[in-house]
Amino acid sequence: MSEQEIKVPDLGGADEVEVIELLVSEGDSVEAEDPILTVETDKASVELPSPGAGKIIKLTVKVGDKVKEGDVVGTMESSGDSGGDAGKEGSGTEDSGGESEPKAEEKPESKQEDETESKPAPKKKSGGSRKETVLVPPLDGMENVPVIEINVSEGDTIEADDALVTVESDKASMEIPSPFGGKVVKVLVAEGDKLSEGDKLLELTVAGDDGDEQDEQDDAPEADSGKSEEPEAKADEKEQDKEPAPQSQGSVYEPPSPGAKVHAGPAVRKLARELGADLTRIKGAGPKGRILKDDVQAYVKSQLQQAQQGSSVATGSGIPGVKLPDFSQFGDIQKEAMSRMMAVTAANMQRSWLNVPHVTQFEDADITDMEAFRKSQKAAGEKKGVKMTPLPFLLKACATALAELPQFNVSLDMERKEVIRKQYIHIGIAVDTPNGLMVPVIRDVDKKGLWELAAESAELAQKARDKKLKPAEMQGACFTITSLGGIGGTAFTPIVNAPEVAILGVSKAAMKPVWDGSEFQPRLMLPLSLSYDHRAVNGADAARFTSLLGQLLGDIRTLLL
Ligand code: CAO
Repeated sequence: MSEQEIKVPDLGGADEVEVIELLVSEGDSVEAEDPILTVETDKASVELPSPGAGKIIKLTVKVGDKVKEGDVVGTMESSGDSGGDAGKEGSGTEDSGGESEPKAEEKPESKQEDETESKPAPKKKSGGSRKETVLVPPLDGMENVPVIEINVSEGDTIEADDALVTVESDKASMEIPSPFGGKVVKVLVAEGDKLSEGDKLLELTVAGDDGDEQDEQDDAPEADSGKSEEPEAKADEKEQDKEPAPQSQGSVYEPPSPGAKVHAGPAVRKLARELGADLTRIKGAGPKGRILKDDVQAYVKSQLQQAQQGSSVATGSGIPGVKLPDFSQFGDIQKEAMSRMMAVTAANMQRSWLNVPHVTQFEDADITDMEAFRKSQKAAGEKKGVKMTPLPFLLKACATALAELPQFNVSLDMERKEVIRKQYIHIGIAVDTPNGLMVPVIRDVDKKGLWELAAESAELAQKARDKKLKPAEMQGACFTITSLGGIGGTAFTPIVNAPEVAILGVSKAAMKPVWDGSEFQPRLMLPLSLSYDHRAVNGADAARFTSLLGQLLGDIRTLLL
């Protein structure tokens, strides 16, 4: 074990550079070549690597300090395992391991100006403007350096020295500036491309000395033949479109702006890549908005917290998915994409099922008299052109029950710990369509008569089957009725259509022997299955609700009261 100073290595000609980030703290253990701190000139950032493996004893610089080659930035206790040439001696980063990267970083930038004047040869002059192909400047011996960001898009008007692309080697990232101001005609590289000196970067229309702005504008479109080479900034835009902006991110989140520049050092970029964090979404707290490691960590933390909240409140994610075997090993199979409706319904069902503690209460309603009355209305219905099914009676009975037991006409806001009580009674009806389940909503059911409800439910069901429902016709329900009575079954347990807190399942009415106190009577019994959110509704109230429905449907005169 020996103490050694950590020194600023050769900076490739740069005099003084600013410390913009400390990447280690006193007491940290580091490996040889681990980045210690980041310095930045006006166009490039460089990470100064550790001269060897060991423990950081002291850091003698802070963010904002200016340092130059040979300055001591700290001391470390060497573990004796230098991990390479870089830290063999106590000579800091002057050795080869740490030296080449900063040099490589700084030199291109300082040479850039020399090169860019000579490299791009004027190709064409027209009306005072000319086209230039911008080439990659010398990269101080480095070759095949990956492009990690494209900073401009076709059609952008840029100034001389504006950053065109950012390239990144193992330890340093740098922006390649434009030698000219002008209009970007065509971007010739893509993110991930590996660049070496002399490679073509992009084509620019540059106003000549006597050129005017109009010439530039006129000139640009004719050269635009590179549509297939999509500018990176546009690709980013698409990526962002795919991802809906999270609702609350805290101070670390900023909505990405297409083509936004990211200021971050290689270590931060590496960390972001490892954690899967999108740097364009992170607000940097460093100088000039530079993104620091802390920013990435805070962002990831906020995302995780949000995902956890989201999963418990909204999606149920976090539960391991069902693994699928290769079904073709058992026989022939066909695969087809889910329709959008099926995917949406599946997600809604899963969200409700996983978020709502369901209980289902069963009841048989005696609808013998109701059915006799309904059938007596057949002729009247034919005259009106409306078919009276059991559904309007169910709608009316549910509206009455919701008014009498308003704890069913609520939604829960678990984040705010609030119960939202609705002063209106809109009821959704589940409709089976060839495309899947749809739930149109009948508004103000309590204020409508049976014929009106019969006509409206038939019309909405037809619209659902014809895919003609408007979004507004599927919104605002307080409660849902799902009737399988026309099909069959004795009972089922419907899934609450959250954020509603209850749903009534209706099965097929059947004649059953009912004991009247002295003998069995044949009665038409309608099976009801009320699923409810047990957070909002207690079991006794659920039993009251279904009993009330039984009474109302058993004697429909009470619906008038
Ligand atoms: N018991 C016995 N017969 C019933 C009944 C019941 N509970 N409910 C309806 N019927 C009868 C009707 O009276 C009608 O018979 P008639 O022609 O002899 O009069 C027949 O069944 C067909 O009725 P319907 O289905 O056309 O009309 P409806 O008003 O009862 O229902 C609608 C309308 C839209 C609810 C229904 O067509 C539908 O789509 N149901 C399926 C809903 C669904 O898929 N739910 C599941 C959701 S969870 O996956």
